Amino acid sequence: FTVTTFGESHGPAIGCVIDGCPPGMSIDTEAFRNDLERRATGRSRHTSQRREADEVEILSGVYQGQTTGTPIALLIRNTDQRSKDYGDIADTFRPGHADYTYWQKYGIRDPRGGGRSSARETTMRVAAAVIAKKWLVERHGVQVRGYLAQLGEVAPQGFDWNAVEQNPFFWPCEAQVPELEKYVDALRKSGDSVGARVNVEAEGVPPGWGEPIYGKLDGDLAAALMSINAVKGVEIGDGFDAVAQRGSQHRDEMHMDGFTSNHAGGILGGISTGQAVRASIALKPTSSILIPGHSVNLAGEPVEVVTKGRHDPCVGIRATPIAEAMMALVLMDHALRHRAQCGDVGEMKPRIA
Ligand code: EPS
Repeated sequence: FTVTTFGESHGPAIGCVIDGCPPGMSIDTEAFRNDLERRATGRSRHTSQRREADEVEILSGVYQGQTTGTPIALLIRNTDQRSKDYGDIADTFRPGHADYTYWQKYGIRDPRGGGRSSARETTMRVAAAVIAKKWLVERHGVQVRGYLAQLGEVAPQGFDWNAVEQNPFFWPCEAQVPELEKYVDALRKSGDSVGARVNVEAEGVPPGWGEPIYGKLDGDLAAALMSINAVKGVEIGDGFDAVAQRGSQHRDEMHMDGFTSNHAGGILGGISTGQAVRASIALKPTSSILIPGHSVNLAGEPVEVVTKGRHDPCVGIRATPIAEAMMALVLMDHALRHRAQCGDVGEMKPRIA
């Protein structure tokens, strides 16, 4: 099960091709609406004010509402391009932005917004993962969900999954939402940006998904999560906290009715344990900011850069559905690979609850 995307932020459209989806799964354009809206810009005053319709067209691989097993192509037309906003910096490298590395690699870049490096591209990952999430729930009862686990210096003071979908931050503690609103309003006013942490987990994953050496489940998850724009760190389970732990503390003891803890994040030796699969990502502060910064231009001259236009003061605010999407895509791929190699062998083994 693989997904590739195409398109630029201010080009005519973005899209994806999904290969390897099993046949006979029901899907229609309505199914995409909720997750695309969760990820979209302009959903609150705290994100980029670009307003895209994000209407999915299914071009192939679905016939009479059912997947056919052939490549599924999805297309979303860009309807709110405003690439003229970038006229001032078309010849300039934003410090901290992929502008510079694209130029170094290709010697040419699309200066319309972030072009191919814009988080606009993540729309198609979320769209593709609608299919993966649906398949995981229907076939295996696996639910993938995430939340914003830190916004700049602010950490959650309580935790309730029900709160997460009730506010535009995906924040698990409703009582702190006014504080977050004030924080982001002040941040936007200052012209600066901030980083964030997003946690994502999958419940109901059976033991046995993943591979021991090449194609480890945690290796593939880390690569998939790291491929999201602005991600600078990935942790599985306790992640970097494991550095200061003892073996007696970190190991997840087993009883016939289950594990007593989940420091491993549901993966041992690259293979799922049957516990919740847990990951966490660190997103850097958006590089397109209003605070002037030193850089160089294409002519090799020193310049001062200020990025105007429609930007997110914290990309992490919209990253929860994207992290969920990447985890769902990896899990569906591994579920199919496991079935291809092992059939139902894993399901017949005695397992702890
Ligand atoms: C983004 C910057 C802006 C955002 C964009 C993400 O786009 P651009 O610089 O390409 O004009 O509006 O978000 C979206 C359009 C979207 O749908 O997510 C960035 O720098 O990542």
